[in-house]
Amino acid sequence: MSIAPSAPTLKDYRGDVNTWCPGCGHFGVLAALQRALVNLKIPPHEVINVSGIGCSSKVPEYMRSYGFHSLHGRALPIAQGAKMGAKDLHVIVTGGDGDGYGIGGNHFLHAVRRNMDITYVVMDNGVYSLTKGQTSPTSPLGFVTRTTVYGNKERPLDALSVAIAAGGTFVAQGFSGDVKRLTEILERAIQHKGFALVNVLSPCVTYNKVLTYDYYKEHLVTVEEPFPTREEAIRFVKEHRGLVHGILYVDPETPDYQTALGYELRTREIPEGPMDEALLRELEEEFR
Ligand SMILES: Cc1ncc(C[n+]2csc(CCOP(=O)(O)OP(=O)(O)O)c2C)c(N)n1
Repeated sequence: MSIAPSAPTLKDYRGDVNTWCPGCGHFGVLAALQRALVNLKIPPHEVINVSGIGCSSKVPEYMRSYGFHSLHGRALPIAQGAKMGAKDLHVIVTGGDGDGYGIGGNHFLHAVRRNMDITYVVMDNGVYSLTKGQTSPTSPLGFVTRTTVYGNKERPLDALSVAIAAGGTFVAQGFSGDVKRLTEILERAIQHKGFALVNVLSPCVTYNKVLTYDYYKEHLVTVEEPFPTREEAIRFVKEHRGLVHGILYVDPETPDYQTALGYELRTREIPEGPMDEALLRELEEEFR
């Protein structure tokens, strides 16, 4: 008799004790991600969550699935390696704006254009929070921190437009203050066969008193349907200074990297004990 596995529940995805500050926007992102996976009936053993370093990058501890808490800015290369080795796992990357667009910015660009089947959730609070509030690539102009005492003179990175222009096949922005809508966006992102960027506006209640829940509630403009062209999507983002909410652009045609390669994961049982010379030659030939 075989027993059908039961559908996963939120309890199955519950991880370790959380140490984020009370009110942190990242709670909404974690909740939405767990709900999206449950709604899609994906069990934890079919998921690997890779992160960098930062408050946001603690998701592998707080969500029960396979996980890899990597180095600052290095989550994407590790996630791409994981996808090459475990083609059937859902690979979900979580991290911050500093992690992904600062130190990891170059990996971000190439991951976008490589289009591996990965969901990248950037928990964008416009500040480096784990290291106590320095200016990040998405901090607003004039933002005052200990590293920018006269106000930030660098214009914030428009990651959405960059991703769309670099060939992104799924580009969206969510808000951690609207978990329902964010859950829907994440479900679509996880189902997308290719690299999906979901930038989530996720207020830091401790170090960012500018990009607050109230600020976003007042300014965010909702996108009901993705735009048909990259140009229109970018124009909309620019027009609203990035204060947009929804799925901006989807390209369902471009194949993901492994499909484009014709990549099939090949595995082989290796007998226990010392490796014999003939088997080594055979494996070399087979996996050349
Ligand atoms: C190579 C390296 N440089 C710098 C650091 C210090 N560091 C740790 S977390 C972090 C910033 C995290 O900010 P972000 O990615 O925006 O995430 P948040 O904490 O805001 O969620 C920095 C600079 C590090 N750990 N490794």
